[in-house]
Amino acid sequence: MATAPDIQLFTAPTMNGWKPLIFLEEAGVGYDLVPISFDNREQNSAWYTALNPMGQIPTIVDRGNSNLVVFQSGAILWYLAEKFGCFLPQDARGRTQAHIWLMFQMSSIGPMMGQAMYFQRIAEPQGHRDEYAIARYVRESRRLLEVLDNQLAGRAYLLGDEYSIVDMATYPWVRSHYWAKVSVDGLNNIQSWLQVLDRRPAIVRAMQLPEPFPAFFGDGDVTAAEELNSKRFSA
Ligand SMILES: N[C@@H](CCC(=O)N[C@@H](CS)C(=O)NCC(=O)O)C(=O)O
Repeated sequence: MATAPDIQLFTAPTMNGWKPLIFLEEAGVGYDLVPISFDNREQNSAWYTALNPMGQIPTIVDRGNSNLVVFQSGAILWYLAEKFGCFLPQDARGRTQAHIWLMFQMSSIGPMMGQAMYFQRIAEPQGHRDEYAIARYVRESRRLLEVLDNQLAGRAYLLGDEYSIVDMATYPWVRSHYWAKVSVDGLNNIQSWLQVLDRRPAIVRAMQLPEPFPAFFGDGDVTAAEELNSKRFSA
């Protein structure tokens, strides 16, 4: 009888939700994918908040480790990299660099771009345009992308020659700069890095799961996507 794969992943097609999908597709390990429906506010259901008290995706359960629950997408990536022994430098200096740039994504890129998205794609379509908030979050996001562009100067990937969980964490956010209305004009290192990652077959597969959300990249019906997200996430 076939045994269930160790990893059960609860997620949805968003910038944070794609990160563990990218890892699992890249590592080529089996996993069970459980889509979480924002339309039904499944993330706030009792069964789900028992796993993730934030009521947010993604979350994993490792059946191979006494059903250990891990949430926070950066912690999930780190956990998976250690469990499967890949996409994380082995030496202490390299691991410290990985820590730094993963924290940079989790504490800066994600929150700032997330707020730029919220005020322009969720609040504004509902008639709440806040110039001050939009200017702050768009400007701060651009500044962070400039820092990232400098980090990529002379490097193929964010940590150097080796593709790592830091690229996996950062890619879905930077790829969604259209949705945040943050320009990457003139950020040539970022543009080259995006082009390389766009072509990775595992990333192509992951970004279609649990279903595609092309509006984040400026494709498809952007207005319909704004309406959908406004309904899902209005204050
Ligand atoms: N810091 C968390 C953030 C997770 C997060 O913001 N998840 C969003 C989707 S990208 C979510 O579940 N939103 C639904 C909600 O807040 O109700 C992480 O990195 O895992």
